[in-house]
Amino acid sequence: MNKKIVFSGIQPSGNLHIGNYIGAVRQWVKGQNDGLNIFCVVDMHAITVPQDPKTLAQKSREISAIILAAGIDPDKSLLFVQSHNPDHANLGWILNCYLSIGQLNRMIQYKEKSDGKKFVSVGLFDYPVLMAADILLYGTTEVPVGDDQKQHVELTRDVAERFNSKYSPTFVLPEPKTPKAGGRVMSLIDPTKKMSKSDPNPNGAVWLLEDPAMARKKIMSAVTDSGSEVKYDWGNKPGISNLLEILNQFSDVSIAELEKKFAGQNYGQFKIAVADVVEKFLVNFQKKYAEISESEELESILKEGAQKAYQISHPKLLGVYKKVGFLGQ
Ligand code: ATP
Ligand code: LTN
Repeated sequence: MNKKIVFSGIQPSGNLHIGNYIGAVRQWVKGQNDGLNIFCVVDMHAITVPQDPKTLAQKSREISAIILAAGIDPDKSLLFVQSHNPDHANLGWILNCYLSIGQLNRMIQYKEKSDGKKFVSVGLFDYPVLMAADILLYGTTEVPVGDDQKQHVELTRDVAERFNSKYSPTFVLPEPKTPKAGGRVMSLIDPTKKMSKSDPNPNGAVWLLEDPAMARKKIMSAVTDSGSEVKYDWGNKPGISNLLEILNQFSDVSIAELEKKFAGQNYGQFKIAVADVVEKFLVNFQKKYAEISESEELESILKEGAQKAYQISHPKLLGVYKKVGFLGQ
């Protein structure tokens, strides 16, 4: 069996919410005790849509500190910023030459993100190719991502297969890994839509760095459903089901037990319990975040992460250079 190599990326744009924590970052933390685990703050992906330069740099730092506060341990995992390792762009360019415009035209995320926009960058179109380079540089076997990113991992496999069969085995074919539980935390104001960074209404999400008292208010005013029973039933009670999942994720008490515990209690009492665990989580999380964010160690963790990443990616890139016929130096 091949060694497990995990790679995932997160864009330094917008604010992270508890959905990103439950569905992505916490899953990374849980998996970091075996194999090689690599996490990348993908600032080069972020500039595929307009960004304010100062904010982008701040966000890369902020998201890195969030990932560390969530429990990614730099002694076990690699954490680095994408633009600190030039191999990503270099392999991305080469992979461009082994994928067709037709294949990229079929990418759903591109269609959604470009729809109705006056200016659509070539970078946005090419986004999945850079993502393929991220993954293939490290011999990645598993890519933890949300459902929406599965198509990009498929494309990564396609280009890897094409390259391998044209030359010789070069790239490992990665598998997407979507979380079983907590894969979709829904909006607090519309539980039929997922909690999202880009939702224009900030009341739908609990932000990881927001005032815990404000988060409490949001939970208390979350949309619930008709009836009064606390039951896990996505068809008829999406609001309550979403809150049950959030409570389950932050308390580690199973949903069946929670249903029993709240039998006969009203929505208000149930929401207080959800607000309590979320508030407590945020207070603890933000304490850790502040310590990391204020320390100078963050810069050295990112620097070391990028150096270690380069040590893995560069021999792979040089192998690719040779296969395509670039003159060696
Ligand atoms: P946007 O809605 O603006 O596209 P987002 O909130 O979905 O942003 P991403 O940057 O696309 O955030 O996702 C980062 C990671 O968080 C991905 O692995 C994604 O699957 C996960 N994630 C995002 N939203 C949720 C959610 N509501 N529930 C669980 N996981 C989520
Ligand atoms: N497209 C991903 C972010 C991303 C990524 C990656 C995820 C960029 N490169 C490599 C996994 C592996 C997103 O928007 N969530």
